[in-house]
Amino acid sequence: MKHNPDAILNVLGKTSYIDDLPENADMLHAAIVASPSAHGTFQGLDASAALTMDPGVRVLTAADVPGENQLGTAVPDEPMLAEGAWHFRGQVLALVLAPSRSLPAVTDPRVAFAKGDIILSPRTQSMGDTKAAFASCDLVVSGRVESGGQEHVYLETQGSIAVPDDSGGVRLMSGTQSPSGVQAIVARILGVPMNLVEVETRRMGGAFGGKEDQASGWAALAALGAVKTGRPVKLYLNRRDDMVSTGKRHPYSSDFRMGLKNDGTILAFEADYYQNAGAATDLSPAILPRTLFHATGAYHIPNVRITGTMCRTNLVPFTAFRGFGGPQGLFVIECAVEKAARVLGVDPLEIQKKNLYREGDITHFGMKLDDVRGRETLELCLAKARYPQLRSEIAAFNAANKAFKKGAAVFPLCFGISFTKIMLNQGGALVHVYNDGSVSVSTGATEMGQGVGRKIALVAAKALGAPVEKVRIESTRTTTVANTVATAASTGADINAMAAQIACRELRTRLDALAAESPGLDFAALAAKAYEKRVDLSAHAFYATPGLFYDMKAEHGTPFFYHVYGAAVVTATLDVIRGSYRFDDAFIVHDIAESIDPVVDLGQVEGAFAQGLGWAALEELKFDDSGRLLSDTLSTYKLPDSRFMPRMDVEFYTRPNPKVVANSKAVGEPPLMYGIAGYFAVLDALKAARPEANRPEASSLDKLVWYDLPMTLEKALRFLTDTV
Ligand code: LUZ
Ligand code: MOS
Repeated sequence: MKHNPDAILNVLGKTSYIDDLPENADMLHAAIVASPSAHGTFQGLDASAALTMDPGVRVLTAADVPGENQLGTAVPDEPMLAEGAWHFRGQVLALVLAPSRSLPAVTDPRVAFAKGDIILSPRTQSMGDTKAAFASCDLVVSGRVESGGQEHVYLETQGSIAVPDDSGGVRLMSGTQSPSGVQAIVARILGVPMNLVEVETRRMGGAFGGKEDQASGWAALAALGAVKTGRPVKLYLNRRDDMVSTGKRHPYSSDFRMGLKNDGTILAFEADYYQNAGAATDLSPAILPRTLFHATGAYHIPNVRITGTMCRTNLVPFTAFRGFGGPQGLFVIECAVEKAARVLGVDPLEIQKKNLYREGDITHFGMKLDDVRGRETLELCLAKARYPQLRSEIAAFNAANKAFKKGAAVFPLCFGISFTKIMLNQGGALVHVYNDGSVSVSTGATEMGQGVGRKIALVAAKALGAPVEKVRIESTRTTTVANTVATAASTGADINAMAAQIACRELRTRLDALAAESPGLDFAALAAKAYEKRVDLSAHAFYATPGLFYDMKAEHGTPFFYHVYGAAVVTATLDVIRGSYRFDDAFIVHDIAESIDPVVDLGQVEGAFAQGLGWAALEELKFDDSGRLLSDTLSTYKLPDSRFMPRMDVEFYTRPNPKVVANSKAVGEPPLMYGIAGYFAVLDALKAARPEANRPEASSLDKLVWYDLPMTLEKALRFLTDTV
């Protein structure tokens, strides 16, 4: 049978359409000016600004049409270029002609770096002597790693309501993780002292770091509108504006070199991290060190030299996002482990196990680790996944199937808890017991759906000896608890529940004195008695995380109060013909210590894992060369859903953590990192589909894209089909 030659070109993607044809040297590029609304009128079009930008620019309007400005065939009611009025959104008003299609923009951090366009100075952390160590290694592997950005897609977009008051100041409701941060920025913008700006946050529909710093601008714009008009102003971004105009997780481009002994012991690790900071500094200087602190992942490596650089590009300023630079650093080290394992011909798990942090190990930034829980959680997780059996089942499946391949990967977690900026590790609480025995608790914590309020209520009730139903968690307000920090860095409950506990214990001490005088009273009766006896039923307390210090010059210190450990095993099945895959199972053992509320904590672990898996495999933030966000809607930016997610089997590791309120541990961010196992599970299946890829020394398959997160279906297909 003869094939239609056009069809063959179409199927191979080799057809030339208009946009594929070569462009003449003097070709002009045309763009339309479209009407911005459904109807409107205009006097004329002023193109002088465009014309002064470039002498090569021309703007043509209806007046330039030499013949009849009319497209209508049956009825002449459709001008080609609008004349004085438009009648639908998108109607063409003018034609712009220019020598190039778009303003060139820098979107690649390495390009910015090459131009010397960096923010502040690069930071280098080192320990030992990598040069000498590399010389004594049996094996040195190197590679390049890309990780993409991530859109927060908080359920509620950025928004604020500002109400002017007669003092010349404003009261704001703001969807912010940091009411005090918003207060400071609004005061600066309005040129008033902070005591004229009151900010309240009742709750947010999600934040994920996107409202740590970047809620301030929207609040300040609303405040500006309010003071200028004397009227309340509401500003809410629609989803597309929010996606285009707000910061996201930083994309990174990195290079690594890892040296090992033949038995899998890692002797040396070097890396350069090029952080795509976007056009402004924002939180990048706090995010970059978290990448560096997590550069060696869960592993002890005696010789380390790593450098991170914030590169300034023409993209939206990237910002805090759950994990805060940690995931980007952890992905790089796991890529190095995968490559080393491939070359050594072993399961990456062997290298992971061999180098896992032990009690008393010193990190490359000089922090001594105690209460290390890496081995216990990893072993429990491997047992849960029946790992050796799982491996043989996968091998048997892969031997028996050509069109489908299975893969698995393990990720051991070690994540530092505390703000990398030490100053931020503080919080306060104000507790009132009303004389009917009901309780009001205010802290610096903001509720974004993560359940911090529930945890604080449980801790407060226990410390007061009051029923939890009597405890109300107030909205977060700058006038009740001042000078707070963002609810962030997973520390919301650690810091604020601790402050609440201190205040509640103080109150309980006062009540206990009364209880001794009049035994047998319940909490409400005690409160009434205290009021009658003129005992203060309010208490304020403050908590600052102890023991943190860091010498920025020496890059040395104890930046974290403690670490959270855990492990994940993720499995995937790949359709070798289509390049599509699905995740099958996720086994997670997570170091929760004593859980304040297991339901809240389970939600955090599962939700964070879903978000991490989305980052690692699915969510692709795409900008074009002119810096335009192409993935600016939820139809072009794909989020994890219930069908994308594997079966999740989550177990808590519950050894108490005496350092923290209620023997608990922070939970917000650490489980996100388990998503990294998803990337490598798919890669494992891809390797099974191209077995020659497992012998890098023998093949040019090294040229395939191995480490380019997220592992979208498109990339998986390319891995399977790219010729090298
Ligand atoms: N925010 C911040 C964070 O300012 N410092 C941090 O270290 C941090 N870590 C995680 C998330 N947000
Ligand atoms: Mo931060 S990424 O808001 O915990």
